[in-house]
Amino acid sequence: MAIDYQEKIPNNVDLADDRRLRRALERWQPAYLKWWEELGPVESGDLDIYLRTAISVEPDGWANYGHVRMPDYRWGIFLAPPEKDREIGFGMHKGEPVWQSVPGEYRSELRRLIVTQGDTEPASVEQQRHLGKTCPSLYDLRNLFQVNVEEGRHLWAMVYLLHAHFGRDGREEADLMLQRHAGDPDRPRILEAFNEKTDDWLSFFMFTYFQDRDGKYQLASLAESGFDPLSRTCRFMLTEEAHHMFVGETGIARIVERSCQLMREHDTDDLRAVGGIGLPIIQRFMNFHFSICLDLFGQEKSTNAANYFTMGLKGRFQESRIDDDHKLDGAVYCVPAVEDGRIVSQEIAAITASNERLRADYTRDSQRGIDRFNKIIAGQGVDFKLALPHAAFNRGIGAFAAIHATPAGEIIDEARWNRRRDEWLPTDADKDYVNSLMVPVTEPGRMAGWIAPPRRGIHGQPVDYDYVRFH
Ligand code: BYC
Ligand code: FE
Ligand code: FE
Repeated sequence: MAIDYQEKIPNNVDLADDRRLRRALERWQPAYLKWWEELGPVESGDLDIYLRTAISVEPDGWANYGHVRMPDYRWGIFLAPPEKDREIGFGMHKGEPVWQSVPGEYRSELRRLIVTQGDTEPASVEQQRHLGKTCPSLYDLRNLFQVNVEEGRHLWAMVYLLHAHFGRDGREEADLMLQRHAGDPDRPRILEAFNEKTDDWLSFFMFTYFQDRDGKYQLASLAESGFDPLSRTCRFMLTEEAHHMFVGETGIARIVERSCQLMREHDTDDLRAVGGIGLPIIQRFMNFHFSICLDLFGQEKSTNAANYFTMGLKGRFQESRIDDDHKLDGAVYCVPAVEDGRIVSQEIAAITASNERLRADYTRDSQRGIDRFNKIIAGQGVDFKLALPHAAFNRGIGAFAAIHATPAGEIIDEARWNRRRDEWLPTDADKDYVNSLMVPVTEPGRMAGWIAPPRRGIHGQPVDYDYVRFH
């Protein structure tokens, strides 16, 4: 079904036929635009940006590409097409028809999941708002804004669910989405990683590599939901998410490639003198971002997670492809725990371990990109290997929150942690140095000196295309 862009809020949910809902969303829209103006990308209001805009949900042509003035971007509401006779795929309601409205007995759990998901979307826009001022190229500037507008659309997606299915308290939650802010000491975002700063481009690429990947895994689990509107919403969001992770992976790969080139060209490991980002700095940023993202999966053993599964609200990653009863009757799963200062493996009921299982899926997926980065390094003849830190490293949630560990997973005491943490996490000097490299490059096709050009442009355009036009 094509989407009518003449409408105030483009959608494929028949908004025109639902006056109450349309009025509620049209009331929320000005608050959203005001938030975008105040806390969205700085100094972007006057730019024409080559953006993709969702125009349908058909897999073969869902997006339209063209230059758009950012404030005129049309944030729409799109759900993947309904699956005929879809049944709940797991938990105690397995086999029953999916719900088209909120089951009353699970209302608060479902609302909480939607609110937590929704809260991350505007948070990421807030975290990234200053990056446009220091873009390494027009190509990268365009990608930043593409990610930002789509995270804005993901907020719309969750706000639609709240308005359409949760009545008055849904509307209140929708308002609160624009009142909590990343890093606000009084009204912070819900999940900790969404209160961190992202004010340099190395952090941005780490963010889109690691944090958007949490998005992929959480959205995939919610796409399994027995609450069909949530499932359909998340399925369409996942289509957009792939590009966010592409931006992260190719961004890190391009920095790694450039760093290796500089090391060879100047025959040095110390890239400070030549304006590159040393591989040890990249490793420290990686340690930080991966560890805070592991926290996003919650506790290893979680009754919340067990309830979400049993109730049929949140499944496992690719639930239908898993070969078991999808109820987890009597099943067990091994989770890490700390006992007498040692890391041990503990068998618990699988139903309570779904956070840990998703974290394991996520870790495997994260490792694949690291392997590709290491191939680039080896291909350049440089002797260095990037590695994900151990799950026990720098954790704030779960079994490892109470201990300190090295990136290799050795438990250490506080004194040793304090003495050595600067080897493992970005130091103030690292951050100052990386920030010193962040100067804008806005001539089409040119790249900042610390990053290699991309292999190809966006949507068949050349790398030196004018992806962003200034007025
Ligand atoms: N920070 O039972 P537990 C994305 C709380 S990213 C702060 O283990 P649960 C995106 C927890 O709330 C995807 N608090 O929790 C990416 C609980 O509180 P109560 C976002 C935390 O519920 C980039 C307590 O600790 N989507 O889309 O099993 C750009 C006990 O924990 C944290 C979702 O997260 C934390 N990290 O698991 C843009 C999906 N972790 O009950 C966008 C929806 C735990 O004691 N959310 N707590 O008050 C969920 O499924 C779950 O809420 C979580 C937590 C997996 C996050
Ligand atoms: Fe998102
Ligand atoms: Fe994303």
